[in-house]
Amino acid sequence: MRSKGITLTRHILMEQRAHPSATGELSTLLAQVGLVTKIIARAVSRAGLADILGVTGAVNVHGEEVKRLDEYANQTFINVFGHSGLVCTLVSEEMEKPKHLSENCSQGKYILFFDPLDGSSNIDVNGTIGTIFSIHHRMDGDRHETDAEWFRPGSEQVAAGYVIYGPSTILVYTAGNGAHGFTLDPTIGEFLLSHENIRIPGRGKTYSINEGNYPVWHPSTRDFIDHLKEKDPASGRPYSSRYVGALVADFHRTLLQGGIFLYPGDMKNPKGKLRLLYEAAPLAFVVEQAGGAAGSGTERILDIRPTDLHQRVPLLIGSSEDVALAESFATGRKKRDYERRKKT
Ligand code: P6P
Repeated sequence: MRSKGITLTRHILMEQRAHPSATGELSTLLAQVGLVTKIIARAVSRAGLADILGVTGAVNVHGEEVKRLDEYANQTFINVFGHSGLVCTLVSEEMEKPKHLSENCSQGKYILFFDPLDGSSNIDVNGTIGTIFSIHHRMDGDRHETDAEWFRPGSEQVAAGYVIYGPSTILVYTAGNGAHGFTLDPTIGEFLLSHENIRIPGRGKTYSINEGNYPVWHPSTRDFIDHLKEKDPASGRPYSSRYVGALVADFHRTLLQGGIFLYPGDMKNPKGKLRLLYEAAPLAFVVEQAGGAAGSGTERILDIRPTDLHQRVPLLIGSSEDVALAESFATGRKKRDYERRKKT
C-alpha cells in the first residue's frame, strides 16, 4: 500500500483525537517507542560491521564498554524512558526484575513491557530480528511496587506492537483501533504509514513451527501438522512450511499473508518457549485487532492472567480459522471427529 506521507507521530495524534479524554501521554509514549526502535535499527544495520570496524573491542571510541546488541537495545529503552516522565516501570526480557524509574513514578501513568531484541541470534547470519512492546496503565494508588501491577491479562493492554528489522524496518502497532504498519524511510528518519488497518486473511496457506521438535511434540500437535501436510486441494492442503526462527519475522509474514505460527508446549517444555507478557500478549493484541486469533491451545492468550513476570506460554497465532482448527486438535475434538469418520 502506498504511504500517504502520514508519519507515525501524525497517525498516533489522529488516533488520539478519537479519544477526547486523551491527555497525549500515550501518544508521546508511542512516539518514544518509535525513537527507541530507530536507534536500535541503526545499530542493527551496523552489527555486521562490528568486527570489520573493530568496534567490538572491550572499550569503544568513547571509552564505553561495547555491549551485546540486545543489551544495547535494552539500555536504549532505559535511556529514552528514564527521564520521559511517562513510564513508571520497565519490564524487559533482559532484566530479571522490573526496573522502577522512580523519578517518573510520581506522574508516569504507564508500565512498558518489552523484548528489546527478539531473535538476536539471527544477527550473526544477517537474519531478520525484532522488538516487541506492550503498554499497560499503572493501577491506581501506590501499588506499583506490587505484583498486582504487572500480572495483568493481555486484554488490559492499552497499546502494543512490534518492529521488524529486515530489508525494511517496519513498525506495527495497535491502540485498540485496528493494527497499522509504518515503514522507516531512513533518508528522513521517519516511519511512514504503509499498511493501514491490516486485516489478516481468515485462512492461510502456510504453517510455521520448528519441525526439529517433532520427537517431543504431543500427539495432538503431530496430528495437526500431519493434517496440514495431507493432499486435499478442496481444503487448500497441503500447506507450505515457513520458519525463520525469529518470532517477529514469522509473525509478520503470518499477519500479512495469513496462516498459523505455533510454538506449542511439548513433552520437554510443557509451556513452550515464548514469554506471555512481552511476546505472546502484545502479538495477540495486534492479531486480534487485525481479525485473527491467538491461543495457548486451551485459552485465549489475552485472557491469561500471569503469575510470573517471565512466564512462558504455548502460542498458536494467526488466521482465525487456522487457529480454531489447531485448537480443535489440541483439545482432541478433531481427533474424535477423525476417528468417528474412519468408523463410518
Ligand atoms: P527455536 C528466538 O530465540 C525466539 O525467542 C523467538 O524469536 C523464536 O520464535 C523462537 O525463539 C525460536 O525458537 O527453538 O525454534 O530456535
